[in-house]
Amino acid sequence: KIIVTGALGQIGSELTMELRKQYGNNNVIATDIRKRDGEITETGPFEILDVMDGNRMAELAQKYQVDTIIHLAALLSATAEAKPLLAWNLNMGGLVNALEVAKEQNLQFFTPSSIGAFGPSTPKDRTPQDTIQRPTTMYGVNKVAGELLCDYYFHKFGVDTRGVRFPGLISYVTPPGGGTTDYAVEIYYEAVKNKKYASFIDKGTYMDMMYMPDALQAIIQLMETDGAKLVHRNAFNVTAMSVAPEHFAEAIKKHIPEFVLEYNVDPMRQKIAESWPNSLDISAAQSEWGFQTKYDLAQMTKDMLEKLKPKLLK
Ligand code: VAH
Repeated sequence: KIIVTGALGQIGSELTMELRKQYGNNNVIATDIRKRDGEITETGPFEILDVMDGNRMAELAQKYQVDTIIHLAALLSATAEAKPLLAWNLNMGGLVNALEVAKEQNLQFFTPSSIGAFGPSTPKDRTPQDTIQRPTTMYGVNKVAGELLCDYYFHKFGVDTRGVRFPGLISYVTPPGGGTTDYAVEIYYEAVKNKKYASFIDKGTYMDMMYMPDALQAIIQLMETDGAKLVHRNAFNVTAMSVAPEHFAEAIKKHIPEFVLEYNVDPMRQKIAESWPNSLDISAAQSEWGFQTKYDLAQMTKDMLEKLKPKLLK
């Protein structure tokens, strides 16, 4: 049985449904800080949980007798940069609460790190699995500290912690909130609605990206892998493509020829993006647990536009 925090977020809302499909509706307990009617609350157990309330988290894990906790509740990079102290308290407070519950109740543990865990002094192209991590954003500080904390709980207390460094995730179910890579989601919504988009990230700014179905598969595959095979734990570099805004526009134009991409660069998020890698080396994830992706830019674009049209144009 699995408890998910942040289950109504960009990853959580799709991961919860995928886990319920694979493990049974009543075996996946969705939690989030507020309730939102929909398939998450209708297809299985849902509980209100503020991850700053460690006692409540422990109580719910006990009540449902879970064996796994997937901790997704957090503030993303742009929001964290605008409210750094809130980000520190929530991202780190929530994480340590979840790790303590995992330790006390002997749960398997997953939380995502990010390409945001790297900084300007990290090698930018094919960033290695093990390399310098001096991020210059509060989100990056949270992610590096989080990786170290999860490894600590593994080495010190034997908690089975696992994580991946996610690139920008693209999806059509629940929009991301406050990320630097959100332009890569907005561009598809705007292409369908208005056939044009003004990107807040500049032309030529490369970042790693991945389609949500590949991200969900990566989480499940890592969690199902025999732990004895893992040399690393927190957290594995994973990605599907290294792209810049103009590449999305080219792929979209194959389906919407009149699409126009403009630029309205947001200095804060541009600065964050430029401090991150251009592309990751994913050899550790490939060799230790068989990580692979199904969607490249063309396949993702085709699927995104097909799924967004009925949603946005009805
Ligand atoms: C963000 N989507 O932009 C998240 C993610 C790598 C990007 O961490 O903050």
